[in-house]
Amino acid sequence: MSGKTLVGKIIEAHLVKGKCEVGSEVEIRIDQTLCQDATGTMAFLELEAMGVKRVKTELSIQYIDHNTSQMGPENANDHLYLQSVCASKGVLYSRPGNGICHQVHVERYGVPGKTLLGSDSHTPTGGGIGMLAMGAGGLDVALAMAGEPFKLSYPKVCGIRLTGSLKPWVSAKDVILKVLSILGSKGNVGWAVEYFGDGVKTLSVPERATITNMGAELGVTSSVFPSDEATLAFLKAEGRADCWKELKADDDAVYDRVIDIDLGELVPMAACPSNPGNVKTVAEVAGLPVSQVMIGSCTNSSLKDLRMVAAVLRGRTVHPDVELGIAPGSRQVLTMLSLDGGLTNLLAAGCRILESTCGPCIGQGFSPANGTISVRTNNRNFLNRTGTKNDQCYLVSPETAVATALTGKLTDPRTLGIDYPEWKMPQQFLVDDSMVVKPSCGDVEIVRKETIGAPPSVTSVPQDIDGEVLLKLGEKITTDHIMPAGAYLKYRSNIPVYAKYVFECFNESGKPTFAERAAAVRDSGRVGIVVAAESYGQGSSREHAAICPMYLGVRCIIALSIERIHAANLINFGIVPLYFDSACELDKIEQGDTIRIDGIHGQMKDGTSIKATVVKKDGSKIALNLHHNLSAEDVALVLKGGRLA
Ligand code: MIC
Ligand code: SF4
Repeated sequence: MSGKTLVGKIIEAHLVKGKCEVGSEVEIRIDQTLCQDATGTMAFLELEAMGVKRVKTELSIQYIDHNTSQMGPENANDHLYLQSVCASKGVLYSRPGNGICHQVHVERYGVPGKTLLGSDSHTPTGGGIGMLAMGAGGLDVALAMAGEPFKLSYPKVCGIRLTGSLKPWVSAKDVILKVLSILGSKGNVGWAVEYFGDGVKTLSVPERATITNMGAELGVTSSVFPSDEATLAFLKAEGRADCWKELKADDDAVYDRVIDIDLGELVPMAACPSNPGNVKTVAEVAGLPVSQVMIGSCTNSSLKDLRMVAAVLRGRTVHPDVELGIAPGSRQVLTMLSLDGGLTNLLAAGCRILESTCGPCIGQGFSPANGTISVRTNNRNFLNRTGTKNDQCYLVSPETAVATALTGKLTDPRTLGIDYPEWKMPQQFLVDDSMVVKPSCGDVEIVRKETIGAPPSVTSVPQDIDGEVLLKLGEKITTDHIMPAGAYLKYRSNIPVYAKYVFECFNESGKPTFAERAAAVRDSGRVGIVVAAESYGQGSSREHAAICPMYLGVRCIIALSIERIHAANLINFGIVPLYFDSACELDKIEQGDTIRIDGIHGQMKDGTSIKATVVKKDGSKIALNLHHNLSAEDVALVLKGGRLA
């Protein structure tokens, strides 16, 4: 008999349906859910549409952390809607200013061994405290709140054996950047990652959470650490020791792949523009002039990170050519930093203290100047995500970030010649949950101002597809390409307005936009099709990257591969995800061609292979070989127009 992985154990303990065999579809019970405001409005509109009176989970919480710029009434209207709908449905509401969802959730609500589903792709941060935490579209999270199990493909598990301990100035971010350099940011769909080995005990929960957080950039279903003495120490300091239990894989657990990492051999790393998988050592890129440094985001904004930064900046001044912005991950972190004097060091050094929100990470302010380099501790550096066109964003550890802020050049922190500040887990974190509003017991009126729309209506997929190829794309198309966030975040609860910006980054000036072209095809009674190479839909969980194209009449995405959360969102909103049998099939297509799939309903029900025809602009026809990978249930679902139907 071979032993079990921790991922396997947690899935088994929550199994509702299916077999624990790699690749087979399983349904699991979800204990906790989290939403953030940018995806939460749609999730709650969907929950309302389902007629759910009270949520059925052990704990559901809504955080306001993404969209707090409040330029115009839209954000504030969203907050009013969310606070009232949470009160009415039995959901905790974390007010703006309380912190970034993933940071606060680990601090205050994460429980080892529980399942967590969140409408945000970095929900796996919870794996740092031993949860099986997964990102999903808002509709899947709404279903989980309604008490429905969550469906996933039983993952292959990659065991990462950690040995040794990190050297000074090398930190958790360098661990996950190393993992990204090995596994890459595409081709990992269907995998989960599990950390084990002697090195694990040298990492505290905040460090583990940095590592599991950026597992999202690998594209894996989740990343998990065991729950051990270090987990207990963290929970004790949060006053929550009672929810601790020991959790680990069996000693003879069998992994589908094992990667060995000696922590003592790691060096500072950087993800270079414009993908988190584009990793080099900091030494390789050192010396590049930098105009801006940003320390924060759900990846690196814990007390551990910021105490280190404050200690390094003590008595020093930020380089005159650099603007340094710091966004503490939570109100707990910010308050403790102010009590221990760290905040004073930061202010004296010339930092700009930003709100405890996502902010610059999602292009909400602090965009860099054109043609200059921004160095950030965030997890994503997709092109234009900072809010500046053709930006150059490097992702690094807080150690590298602070060293860079001091020198004005990308700097390996080991070359600073400063002693590495020592970190000790506090005996007691400052616990104050007063910014989390508890739900009401009685009737609550849901506040719905005029900028709050309704989920769009859906129709079934036509029996015969006669579609125009609206766009032909390359590999690694992210949901930021599909549905930009930043300045447009405020339109998240208004689909007709937000849909105007679909694929905005590919629009050419003076020519009709993607939205205009798609709507014209839709209004002529045909469907829109988008084709792409590998790893379509990387990045965020935003279901708007499916809802808005669907609203514009896109009914098929054909790619070489599609990322997990995005594929699920497409199905949920009636867009058929199809795959080319090989790269040669993609080569047959150009933008403006027609793709015909006769009898798509029958073809999808009868098997996985799909025969289609490309009709070129001159009328010539080429056979096109496609396939799908959906279960019979999902075939029925997508063809009838998705889950809302
Ligand atoms: C992101 O980091 O891209 C976001 C913004 O947090 C998204 C969610 C969203 O688009 O609202 C994510 O990671 O899922
Ligand atoms: Fe917020 Fe950035 Fe984390 Fe997304 S990645 S949750 S935008 S901090």
